[in-house]
Amino acid sequence: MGWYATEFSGLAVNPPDVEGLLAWQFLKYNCSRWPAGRTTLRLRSVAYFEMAISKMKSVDSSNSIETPMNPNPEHLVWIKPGTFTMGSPIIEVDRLLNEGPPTQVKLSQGFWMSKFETNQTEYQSVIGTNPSYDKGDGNLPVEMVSWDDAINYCRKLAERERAVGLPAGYEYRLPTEAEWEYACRAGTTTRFGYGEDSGYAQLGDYAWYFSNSGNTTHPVGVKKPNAWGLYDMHGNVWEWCLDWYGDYLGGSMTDLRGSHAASNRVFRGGSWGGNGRGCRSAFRVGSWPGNRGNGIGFRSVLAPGR
Ligand SMILES: [Ca+2]
Repeated sequence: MGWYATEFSGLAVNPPDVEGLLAWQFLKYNCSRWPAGRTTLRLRSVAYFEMAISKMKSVDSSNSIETPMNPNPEHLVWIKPGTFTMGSPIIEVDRLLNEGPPTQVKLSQGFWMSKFETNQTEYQSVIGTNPSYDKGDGNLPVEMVSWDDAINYCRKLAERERAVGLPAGYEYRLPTEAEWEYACRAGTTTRFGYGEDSGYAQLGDYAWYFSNSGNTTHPVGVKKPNAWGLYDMHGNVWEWCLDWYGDYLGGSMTDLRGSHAASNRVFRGGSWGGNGRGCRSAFRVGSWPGNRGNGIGFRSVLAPGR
């Protein structure tokens, strides 16, 4: 099983898409502030949105194509395009062989990533059920979800958002494995997004894992975020990625995607039940897509469709 490089073939972020996205942001902003007046307000918003778009564009005149306005600043972080080294160097403490050879990956398109693991309130509101093993607080991450469940959630979330103006060129989906590690590292090359921490002395500040979790999940967003504002990238629940699990090939690749010819999907980041080693940025696991466990959840990204 190998890896292949491919260019995303979907819609580029062009000016019409940005306009649509700004309109969606405007509608959402107004609707969320006055949910009782949703319909009326939405109509009113539509009437004014052209004016709002021109206003927002002038605010974001630096480069609204590379860095679109954030449609949901409370929950999403813009992850800009860039290049990073995926996998770990052979000298990394507690490294495993499947983390190499290190592979240079260019991500040609930016995307929005959820700051948080998908929580149980969100999952319930989109799917209608809460399959989680540990319940009691809606802000706990959803678990007991298969890869297919996560995909289904993203699809239904996109349907719901399109009803309130999400442009057709955008989709919710899982991050690719490369996108996940790029976001987890947040510009670092160290074992963790906050530093090397070869003795796991600081990990408890950023992650719920075996040593501090009390053998259960914890509400998302409690520990410190990484430099790009993402919470729980280390620990709490494992996070399903879009890709099949495959071996790294090394070299340089653009928009790396997992192998076609594989049977396992990737999940990343460690969990409440695992050790510090498994929380490292480069640590990777593959599992059959139907696997539902109380240590596995996910977070979504919003990106141009492919
Ligand atoms: Ca996590």
